Amino acid sequence: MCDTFLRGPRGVITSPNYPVQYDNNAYCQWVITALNPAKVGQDGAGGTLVLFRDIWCFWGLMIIWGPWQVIKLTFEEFELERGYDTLTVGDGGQVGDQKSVLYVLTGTTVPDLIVSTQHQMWLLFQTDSVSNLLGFKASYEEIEQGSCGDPGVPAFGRREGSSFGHGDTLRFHCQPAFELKGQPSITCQKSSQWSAQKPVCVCK
Ligand SMILES: [Ca+2]
Repeated sequence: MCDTFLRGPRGVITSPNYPVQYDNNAYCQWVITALNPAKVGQDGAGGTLVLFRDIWCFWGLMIIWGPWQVIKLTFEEFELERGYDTLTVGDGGQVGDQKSVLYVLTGTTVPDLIVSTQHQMWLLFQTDSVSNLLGFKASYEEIEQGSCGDPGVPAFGRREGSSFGHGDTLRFHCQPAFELKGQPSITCQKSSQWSAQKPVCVCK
């Protein structure tokens, strides 16, 4: 249960015992690897091998160098003892490697989605010896590199823009009886993270 290797294209990860409280002194690791092997190379970079027929009707092989698949992680529930129980999320397949850490998550705010830059993502869940909460539930999905993934639309709001690639901007608006809390526009950064969380629409 605690040391798990997962493959794409999508799936769900939960803390142990979920939806019951996690254990003390937990140490759990997950590595998620993109499924689409044609697009995955040695370093995460790679090409797709395509069989084609040329104008003389000969068969040929062609490599299309294009975006590779990366992992997008979306949290649905998140409740960890602040500061003492943590979920560390990293880029690549080396669990615990300090250089590849993307986020160290703790507390009870549901984190925004996280996108890896490589074809693998690792997660490490560590808890101390006292006090345990509900834990977390997250879903993962393989998406094309160069994108930030779909952040969704706020409840009681709408979105302008439907491209999630690097440099793309989304604008949000709320229905008349609601006001926008947070950033009205977010941009997909080169790191494959949105510049801010998507805003929420709250009653005026
Ligand atoms: Ca604890």
